[in-house]
Amino acid sequence: MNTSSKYALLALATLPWAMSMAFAAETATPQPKTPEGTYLQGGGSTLAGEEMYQSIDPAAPPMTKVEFDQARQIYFDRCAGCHGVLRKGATGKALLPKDMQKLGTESLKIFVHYGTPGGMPGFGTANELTEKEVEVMARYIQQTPPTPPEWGMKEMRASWKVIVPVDKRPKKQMNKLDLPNLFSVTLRDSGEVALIDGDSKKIVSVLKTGFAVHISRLSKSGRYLYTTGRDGLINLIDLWMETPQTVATIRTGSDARSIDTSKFKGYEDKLAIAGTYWPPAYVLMDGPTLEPLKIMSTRGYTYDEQEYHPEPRVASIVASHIKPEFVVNVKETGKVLLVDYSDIKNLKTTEIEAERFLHDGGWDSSKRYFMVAANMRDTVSVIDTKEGKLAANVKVGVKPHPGRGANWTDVKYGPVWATGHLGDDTIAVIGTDPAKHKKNAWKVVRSLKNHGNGSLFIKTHPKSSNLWVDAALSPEDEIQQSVSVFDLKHLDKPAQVINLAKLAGISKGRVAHPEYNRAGNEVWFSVWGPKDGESAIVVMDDKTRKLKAVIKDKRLITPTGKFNVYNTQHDVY
Ligand code: DHE
Repeated sequence: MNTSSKYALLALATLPWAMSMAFAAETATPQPKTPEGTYLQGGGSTLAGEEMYQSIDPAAPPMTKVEFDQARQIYFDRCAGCHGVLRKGATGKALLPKDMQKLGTESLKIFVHYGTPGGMPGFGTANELTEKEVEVMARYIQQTPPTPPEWGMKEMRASWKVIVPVDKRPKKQMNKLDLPNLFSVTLRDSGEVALIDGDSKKIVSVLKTGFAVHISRLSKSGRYLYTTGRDGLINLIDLWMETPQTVATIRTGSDARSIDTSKFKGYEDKLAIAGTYWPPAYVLMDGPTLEPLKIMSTRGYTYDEQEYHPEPRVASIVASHIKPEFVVNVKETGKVLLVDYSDIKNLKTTEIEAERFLHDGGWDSSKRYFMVAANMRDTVSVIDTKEGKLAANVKVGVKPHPGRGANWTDVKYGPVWATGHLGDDTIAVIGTDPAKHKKNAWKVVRSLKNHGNGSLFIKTHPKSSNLWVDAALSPEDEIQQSVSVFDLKHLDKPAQVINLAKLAGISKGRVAHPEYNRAGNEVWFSVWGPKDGESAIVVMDDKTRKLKAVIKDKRLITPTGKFNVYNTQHDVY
């Protein structure tokens, strides 16, 4: 599926519904594709496959069951990420049946076909929907939205499987792997992770995970690896077994992106937490078995307008190292929840007003402040987890997307954290030390120039003096296949730009997600090719910036994120 189609119904919601057909026709010009917009506002989910409740609205135009099912599939593949499952507005505004019916099928067809000035690409003009499909969608959005099922404790427990009970697991590491330098690599389109030995660069094993598996996270000890699929399937992998294998699974919902584990002293390897997009919630689980313990809904009111939102999705989650707390970022309400897991029965949560719509982020170098992108407001919210409050909202470039960001001590400004952007070619460098560098704290002290727009991830390492930045979502081949490398000691100099896909001998593929090895002297990138084409991992020598190795293997299908065990365990970035 072409990513540019995913949010295409967004701008429908930005147009006044009472507008005349004449204005509609005037604005219905083909719009340029905006990869950063399409990426952020949603993606395919597995919800289309769910049984859903459907009411009948006599005011809506008739549809056959076949047409309805086809439109529902298209909606969940391409539109739900933006407009929400219930169409009450998520990143995009609401598509309410009454408003849609006022516009009528003919006007709606024009918007769906041509797109709108609000940023919605034309589905018809981009050849992503046929004329017939456009017409079916125009009728579909006038119907009452079907409701996917909720997913509560009964469903979670029914899905929960302990494959190897705790007492049957090894008491010590049974393999000879250098676990701190093992990498878990997301194989997105095959729904697997590849475990790659960082020293030999050999694939140790490939394990089946959830649909379009998204991220891997480590338990505090580094023994347990957790993955989440977009279908909400969590895999718990025991790295101590002779060959690491899945020892427990659970489905926490039907659409999900985040997972983490308790890291505070005394709670090491004890708890796990997973966030879901649908139903909008998070669940606390027993760490070594995934037994679900408590589910908390995130439905509620937006922090600013205090409008009720029926599906505020859980975006990034991170475990505090200084308190028994999880930092849970709720996308659509713009609230950050500090969930104190020391007493689950009497759960205490600090709710912080941050900004909309929260997405990804990482710790500053002290691990006191969590820096999270509020992408639609071009802001990085700084959460002071020691005081339990917002330290600042920092205006940055267009649609910040840090991954976990990058920390270093700047020669001029002291400790800083940086993010790239989807919507422009800048890198915002923010001062993070209010104690010793007060005047720089929570300000953009530098703005570096990346080699293009569409940056997804940025990385450095405490032992490195380089900063590596991708531009994986740039629409231009040369740019999406290249990375920028900055010398942190000479940030006044432009970056060196290296085409890594070329180094790997691959012509079709985006270069994404830098990740360091344990020692901090190698940086790994994915060359993310098509599902049925060639992909690779490129390993660069950090010091010389020269190619060190290319890992190619038939099993490496669409590699994207890479998670070095030690660095993920300790939040080194
Ligand atoms: Fe991600 C992190 C959501 C698409 C690769 N992504 C995250 C996080 C969230 C998120 C909320 C933070 C998790 C955390 O830290 O707990 N991602 C989403 C989406 O909603 C979105 C935009 C659309 C979708 O339908 O999923 C999306 N993400 C993608 C991709 O297409 C990427 C590039 C490739 C892939 O594998 O799917 C992708 N996202 C990643 C990666 C991370 C991530 C590699 C972790 C970064 C890290 O270094 O920790």
